[in-house]
Amino acid sequence: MQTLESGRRSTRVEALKRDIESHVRYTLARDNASATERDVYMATAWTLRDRLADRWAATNARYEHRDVKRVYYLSLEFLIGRALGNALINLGLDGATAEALEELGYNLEELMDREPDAGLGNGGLGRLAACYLDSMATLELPGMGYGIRYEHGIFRQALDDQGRQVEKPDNWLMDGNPWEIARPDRTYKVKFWGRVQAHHDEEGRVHFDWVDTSDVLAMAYDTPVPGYCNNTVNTLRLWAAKATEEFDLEGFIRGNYIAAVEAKTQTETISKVLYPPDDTGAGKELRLKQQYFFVSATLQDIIARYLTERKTFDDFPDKVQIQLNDTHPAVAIPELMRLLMDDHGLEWDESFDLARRTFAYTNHTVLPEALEQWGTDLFGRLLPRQMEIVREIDKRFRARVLEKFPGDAAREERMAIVSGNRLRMANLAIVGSHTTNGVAALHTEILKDSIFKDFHELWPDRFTSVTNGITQRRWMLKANPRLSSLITEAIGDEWVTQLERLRELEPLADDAAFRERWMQIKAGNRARLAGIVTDLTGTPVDPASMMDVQIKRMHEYKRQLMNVLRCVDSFLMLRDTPDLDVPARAVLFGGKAAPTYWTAKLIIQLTNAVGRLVNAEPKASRLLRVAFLPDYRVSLAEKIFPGSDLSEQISTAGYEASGTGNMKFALNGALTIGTLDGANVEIAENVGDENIFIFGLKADEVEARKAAGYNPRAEYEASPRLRRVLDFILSGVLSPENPGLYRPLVEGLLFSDPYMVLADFDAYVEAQEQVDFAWGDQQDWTRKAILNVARSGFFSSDRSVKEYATRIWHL
Ligand code: 26R
Repeated sequence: MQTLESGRRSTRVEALKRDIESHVRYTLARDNASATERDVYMATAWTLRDRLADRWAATNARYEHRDVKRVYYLSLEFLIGRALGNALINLGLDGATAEALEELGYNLEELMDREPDAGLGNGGLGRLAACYLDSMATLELPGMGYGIRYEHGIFRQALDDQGRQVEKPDNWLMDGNPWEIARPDRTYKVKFWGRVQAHHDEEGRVHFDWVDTSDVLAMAYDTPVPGYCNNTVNTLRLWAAKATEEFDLEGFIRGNYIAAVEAKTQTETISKVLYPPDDTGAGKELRLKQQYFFVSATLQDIIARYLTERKTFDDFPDKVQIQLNDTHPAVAIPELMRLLMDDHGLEWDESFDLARRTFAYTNHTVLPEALEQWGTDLFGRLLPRQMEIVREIDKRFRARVLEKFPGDAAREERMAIVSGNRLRMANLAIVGSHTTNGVAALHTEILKDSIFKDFHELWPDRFTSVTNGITQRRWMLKANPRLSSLITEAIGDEWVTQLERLRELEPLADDAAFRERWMQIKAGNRARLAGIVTDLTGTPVDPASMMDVQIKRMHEYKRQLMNVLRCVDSFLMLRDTPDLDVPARAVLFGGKAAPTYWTAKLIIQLTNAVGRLVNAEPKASRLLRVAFLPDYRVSLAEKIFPGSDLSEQISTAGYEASGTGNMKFALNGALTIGTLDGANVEIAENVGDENIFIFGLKADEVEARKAAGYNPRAEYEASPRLRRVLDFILSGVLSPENPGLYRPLVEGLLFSDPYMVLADFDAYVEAQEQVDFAWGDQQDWTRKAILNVARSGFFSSDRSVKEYATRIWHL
């Protein structure tokens, strides 16, 4: 007899089959026999999107009807990854869809692998935005993301035969994007260039007109953001640039058809490609255009929505909260003021007050080269009216500083928004917002004590901290289904929406039978990872070895180089001491370098050279493998975390604002080796000192060493082990055809070493020896791993978003 539940399920499966086939036939106009895997993927995606559509409309209607206060998350980056698996899980349709496809002769896993990543971001900041969208929808908060629909997301990374990074364009929209809906009715005009014309009205009031502009249209594309099993579907609205029609027509009339089409193409380049952060931080015209383009369209859209319900702007900040994801959208501050004053007739004081109460700013980095500054010349030409407004904000702000600190001209200049010919976006963001937050406790302290010290002295109450988080739906439930099932079997499934419930696993860390099942699952995940490494790199990896993983953007402060130096050390030890008693390890790297960041690219090449050397030397490769996984991205990350044992979080203390990969590892039961930097500090506090490997200089010690005159050469002289490693690299054996290839890296360390690799090297090697020792006791290691998971609840993005909602957005 069929139970009610299985009856429902089979109806659901039948409906899914019917809809998938119908999309193949009617949306794609294909007959089933000739349908390709791509067709079936598309049809499955549409089938799921159809099931989101009613909930989506209902969610919007509910928000409108209740006239709720909304929060808008403005970001140049949304690193979403794939949507199908996420939609399946959030709709609770993963099992039924797998079954439906099976019956149609397809495999769900394989189809999911056909979906290109939506890689509209670089790394941490973009992925954080994606996790926050997921949490807002799951918490049923009226939150909407706004950004740019880049035609090309983050470049694809290949490695050439020399182990160098090669950038390839990412063509993610090529086959069509079944998840987005174009909204041509939501199209706005965005103005650039031109000049400001002042005129007086009858009452003698001055008005400003921005005229002789070149205009671009911004067209909305909406992507549904489903909450977890809750009928809420929020919206990510991305803008695409379109040439205005007038533009075309003008050229056509003059008979200059080709030039007209060229101009159209030029205009549409605004949303062509995502900028990778460059090492100069020097503002590029196209990037400023991108920022203003999406900010202007977004504010027009927000104001239009606000004005459907009311006539005045009096309660604008009570209905509209705008979170600026770093300074990238900070031009929104003068732009909102311009719209309020020039288009809606408000006065300066009222406009500034409304803007300040509307915006909040999140800082994501303390690296001076990543703090945005624009030349006033470029900014003033591209956005003449906004430049005037910024100058006026600056003028009034300087007066405020001098009022509080009379005669302190040095302070005034340090805090200025416009200084010389530079426009400092972080200063603008702090002055023009009600709250500035850092992304981990230590990071916020550094903001208050050093980079924004002056601002903190002026306005202590404006600063707060919200430690980053990650969504457990993608990073556990979806990425690690087997561990998820074990956890659910043990403590129920409430952890999926209340991650603190993982605490209930704590007693099971001492349960031998539970540990056994845990180890079996980990072994399976590890074997899968080993297979992926071999597929991607050709390097065979023993699936029993410790998976030691460093995956993140390539940057000197993250110190991948220190890890590579340790690999060389380990290689030399194994080569010279064949009976050395150390456990087998696979040291895995992954991450993209900004295309113009030559040092980071050379470190990738060095990593590959070390890998080639190690893997080819039998005395070493028995116990050590080194591999660089190409094209690290969200979908690859989902496959790596579950199989990892050791999480490398080894940045120079004081430089990593938070990190979020560190949280994904801990949640998946990898132990961390790390410095007391970013959120590592809070991970250590949560999991307990016995369950993490902390080493190295602390943030204040790094500063003290620098102040005292750090001498890297002395570190080299003092450490025989370090000397051996650096001398080995200098010997040129890693690049016989070009022996001096890696010399700049070594000299950079010996003569400058801004990130203190040499100062921390010995401590790092020692900490790794403790890791080896701990790995020797697999029962105890597993105990620690379980405790890491049990104590990761704090790092859910649900917790972060709740903190923003109550303390910053006042929802
Ligand atoms: C201005 C431009 C050159 C630029 C610089 C830097 C553009 C983008 C970046 C990326 C930065 C801001 C970033 O991704 N920061 C990371 O943010 C994460 C989320 O808060 C943190 O976890 C991580 O520590 C931090 O490096």
